Amino acid sequence: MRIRVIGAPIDLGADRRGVDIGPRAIRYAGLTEQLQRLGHSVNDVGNINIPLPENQPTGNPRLKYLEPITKLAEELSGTVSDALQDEEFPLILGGDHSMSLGSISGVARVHKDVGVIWVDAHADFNVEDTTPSGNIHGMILAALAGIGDEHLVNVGGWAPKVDKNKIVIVGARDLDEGEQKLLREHNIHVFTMSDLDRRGISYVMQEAIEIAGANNGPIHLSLDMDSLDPREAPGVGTPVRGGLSYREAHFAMEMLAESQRLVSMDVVEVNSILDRENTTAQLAVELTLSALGKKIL
Ligand code: HAR
Ligand code: MN
Ligand code: MN
Ligand code: MN
Repeated sequence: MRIRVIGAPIDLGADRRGVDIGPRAIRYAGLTEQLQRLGHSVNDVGNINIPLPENQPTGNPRLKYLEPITKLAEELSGTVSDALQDEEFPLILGGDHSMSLGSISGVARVHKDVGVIWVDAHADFNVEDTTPSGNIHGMILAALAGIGDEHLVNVGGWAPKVDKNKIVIVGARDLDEGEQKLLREHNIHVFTMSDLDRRGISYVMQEAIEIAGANNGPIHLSLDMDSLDPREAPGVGTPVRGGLSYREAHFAMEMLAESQRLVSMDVVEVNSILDRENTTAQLAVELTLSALGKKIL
């Protein structure tokens, strides 16, 4: 496969500094070499340009940095569509999860029926009225489903980007009250950590792939590294105990590779300031390799 690596070191969507180093940290962990060793060709086009939060007005405190975030989403969505049109697999490195507004919009422009598997401790399904933080990375999945602030929802000039029946959240364990209500109201498929405990990762991923990839459709994987247990992935801005184990995460990725339905992928929320010796970035590379076909034997 031909893989186009796109860095999106955006940190305007989150509070804790350090995710802007994520794309570099993931590269330093040997991403390109290891993908090549797997037999892929890699076209790393570098990072998109992100303004510093220091130079940006915060704006509405319940929708912080709305303006630059939507502007960057427009730009990134074009970059991602271009990759797909050139028949390369977009692998987008974050950055906080707000970058997925751009990446998934770009995928949805080309693959109109794309489903999304959102692997995350959080649901990122807040809106202006439910957000406890005003941080837009906690609102992105709702926006992609057409719910929330009109500027977020209408990036690229159309909405929704993803059919809400084809959205699946895996690994959730920290949901806000208003967010829970919205998830229920819109019947979003959520596999919580409790579901995972009960049914196991194999069952959950099989279901997730069937739902997101209904009618043999394409799937985008959005991997938030805070889905993993903080013991495995300490370098994330909002760690939550009780997450995916090392093997559960790998097996989930291996199942996605086996499904042969992935058309694009993002890896987000690697925070290098909070990381220990690049452990989380290394794990991000390992999981990416598993998602893109690396097998034990
Ligand atoms: N739910 C909280 C909020 O909206 C925190 C969620 C954001 N954290 C993430 N995203 N890392 O997955 O503020
Ligand atoms: Mn997230
Ligand atoms: Mn998260
Ligand atoms: Mn359904």
